[in-house]
Amino acid sequence: MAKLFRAAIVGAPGSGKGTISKRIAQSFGLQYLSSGHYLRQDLAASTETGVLAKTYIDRGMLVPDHVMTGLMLSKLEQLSGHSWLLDGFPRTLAQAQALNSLYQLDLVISLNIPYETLKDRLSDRWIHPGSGRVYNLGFNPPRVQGKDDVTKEPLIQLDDDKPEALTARLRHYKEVAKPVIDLYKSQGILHSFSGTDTDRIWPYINSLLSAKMHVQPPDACHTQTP
Ligand code: G5P
Ligand code: MG
Repeated sequence: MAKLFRAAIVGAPGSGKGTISKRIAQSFGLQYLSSGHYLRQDLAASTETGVLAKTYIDRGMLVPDHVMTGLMLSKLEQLSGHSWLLDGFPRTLAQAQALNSLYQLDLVISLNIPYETLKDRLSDRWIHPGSGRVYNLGFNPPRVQGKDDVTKEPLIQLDDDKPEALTARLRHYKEVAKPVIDLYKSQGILHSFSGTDTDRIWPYINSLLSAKMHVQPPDACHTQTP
């Protein structure tokens, strides 16, 4: 890769940020950082950050900006010299400004997915807590019901995917996302994708990144046109 490439993916809970980020990381060799995954790791290890974050996540609320910027900027510091993709950060204008003061993003992908689709997806989502592997009972079910494909350990449903937290998360997302999206639009780096199916959106993202990064992704020959 000729030049370091720095990108972020933004979208409502359940919009497919994690699913698409994993495909991007695999196809383009970017380091992939998920704020939700790091928070869940801290939570599982009962660190100070994890214990504090749980009180917000369980209520479907955002974790305070200073906690998130501290967490994510320290992860990025360890990645100097690498290209990376952020999933779930920045989520607020304050976070975007903190990131902006240290790094200039090359590209921001925004996912616009209808509300009903988001609700259906998240209520069907189960994860393997140890690894963060995500399953969806309709879209990518585990091979054995209720069990992780790799470890065979039980899958769980996150508290913040349960109905009460879900509605609050979606409402909250809309309020805080707009100024972040406006900022990246004004910088000319925002690319928006709309639809109900990740598999139909993915070829467009794949093409965009191929063009921006000037490399041919390994799975370029498998792209499809919706
Ligand atoms: P997270 O973990 O960052 P959210 O709320 O951003 O959580 P989430 O739930 O992780 O979003 P996603 O990554 O956008 O969603 O979507 P996904 O996991 O890929 O897909 C959702 C489900 O749909 C999966 O089961 C997937 O298999 C399925 N799916 C994908 N595509 C399709 C499709 O085409 N069809 C179908 N049928 N299914 C599909 O953050 C968690 C919490 O941490 C805190 C907040 O409290 C947040 O709520 N947090 C932060 N707080 C403040 N600032 C930040 N920067 C924070 N980051 C995290
Ligand atoms: Mg996610």
